[in-house]
Amino acid sequence: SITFTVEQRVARITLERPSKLNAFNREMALELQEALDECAARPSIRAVYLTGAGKGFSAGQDLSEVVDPHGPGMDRILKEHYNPIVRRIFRLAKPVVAAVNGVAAGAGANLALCCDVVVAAASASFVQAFSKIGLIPDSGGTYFLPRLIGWQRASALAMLGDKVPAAEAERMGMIYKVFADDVFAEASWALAVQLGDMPTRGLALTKEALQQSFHQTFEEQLHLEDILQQQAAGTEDYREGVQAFLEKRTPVFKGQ
Ligand code: LHQ
Repeated sequence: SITFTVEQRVARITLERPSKLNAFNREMALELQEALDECAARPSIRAVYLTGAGKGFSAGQDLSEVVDPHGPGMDRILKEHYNPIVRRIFRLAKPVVAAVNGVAAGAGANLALCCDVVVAAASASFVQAFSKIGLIPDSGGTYFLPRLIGWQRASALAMLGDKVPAAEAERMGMIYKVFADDVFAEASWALAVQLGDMPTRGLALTKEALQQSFHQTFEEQLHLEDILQQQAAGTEDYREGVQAFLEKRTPVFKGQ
C-alpha cells in the first residue's frame, strides 16, 4: 500500500490506497514506518518526498478498520501506527517534503504538517476531521497546528473541522507554498531534488535547532546555535561550500 523508490538522491514515498483516498490501515502505517527507517539508514538518501496516489493525499485513519473487531483497537492505533511515523519524520536527520496532491484529512493532514517543507497542489485541502467524529487532533496535530498558525486558528480549525483550501493554508502559514495543479508534480519534486543536493548535515542541524527553539530561552537557544554551528562547520560540505564560493563555481555537496 505504499511505493518506495529512490531517484536523484531522493526517496519518493507514495501512499497507495487511492480508492480510499489513501486512508491508513495497519499495513500501510507499518510499511511507511519501514520506508522511513530505510530513509534514515541509507546515507545515499539525502531527502524524502512524501505524496499520495490518485486524487487524495491521505484521508487519515481508515474508519472501516476502527470498527473491525479483528482490527488493531483504539488503544494501539496511535502508539503503534501514527506516533511512530510522526516521530520518525520529526527525528529524521534529512529534509522531508510533503507534496500534498489532494485532500489531507485527519491523521493524513497532520502527517503532512510534521514534514519540513509542506507544499500543496492548488486543488488540495486540509481538514482536521477529528472533531466531526468525536476525536481530538492526533498525529502531532495539537503540537504542530498552534505553532504553525497560532492558537486561535488552530483552536477554531480543530473544533470546526473546516476544510481549508491550499491557498488559504498558505496564507495562514500552515504550508509553505501552493503550486498550480498542472505544474505541482514537477515543481514539488524539484524542491525535493534541490534539498537532496544540499549540505544534508547542515539541514539536519537546522531542523534540530528550530525544533529546540520552542522550549528554550533566548540565551539557551544562542548557546545551542553555537554548539550546532560548530558541528556544521566541521562538515566536508561546509568546506566545499566556502571553497566553491571563493572559486566562483557550483558546489558539489556529499551530505557529510
Ligand atoms: C474513507 C475515508 C476514511 C475509510 C474517505 N476511511 N474510507 C482515528 C481513529 C482512531 C485512532 C486514532 O486516530 C485516528 C486518526 C484519524 O485520522 S481520525 C480522522 C479519520 N478521517 C476522517 O474522518 C476523514 C473521513 N473522510 C472524509 O471526511 C472525506 O472522505 C474527505 C473530506 C477526506 C474527502 O471527501 P470527498 O473528496 O468528498 O471524498 P469521499 O468522501 O467521496 O471519499 C472517497 C472514498 O474514500 C469514499 O469511498 P466510496 O467507496 O464511497 O467511493 C470514502 O468512503 C472513502 N474514504 N476517507 N478515513
